[in-house]
Amino acid sequence: MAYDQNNIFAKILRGEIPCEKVFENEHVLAFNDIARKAPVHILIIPKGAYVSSADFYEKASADEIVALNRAIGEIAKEKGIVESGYRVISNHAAHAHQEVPHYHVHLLGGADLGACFN
Ligand code: IU
Repeated sequence: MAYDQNNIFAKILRGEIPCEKVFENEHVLAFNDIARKAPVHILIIPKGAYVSSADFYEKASADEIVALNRAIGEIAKEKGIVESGYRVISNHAAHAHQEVPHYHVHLLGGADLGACFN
């Protein structure tokens, strides 16, 4: 799938649409999800143009991959949810109902999220 420069997260990255930013560095931006499913629900996205996880892990540089994964831990620490626990989810394509075609990781926490696989 070709990257759509007009997807909503591309617009957020270009500053055309506002977001509630919680973290930013050279490679990564993170902001609150507009329809949060938990007290902490943050979307962590690479600044590069990657459609989804398959695209990101195939094409991104090692620096970008490390930065994104490290940001998850840094944000969790900042939000005080390391001890209590959190969940990291990334939806890829149709069967996972990926809605926005720019790679993103959901970081959820701040309450008991229930079991995932039972
Ligand atoms: P998904 O993994 O692509 O299904 O998740 C997309 C998420 O992006 C979803 O949780 C939306 O609430 C969220 N979102 C947003 O935070 N801001 C927006 O403008 C739009 C979607 I559109």
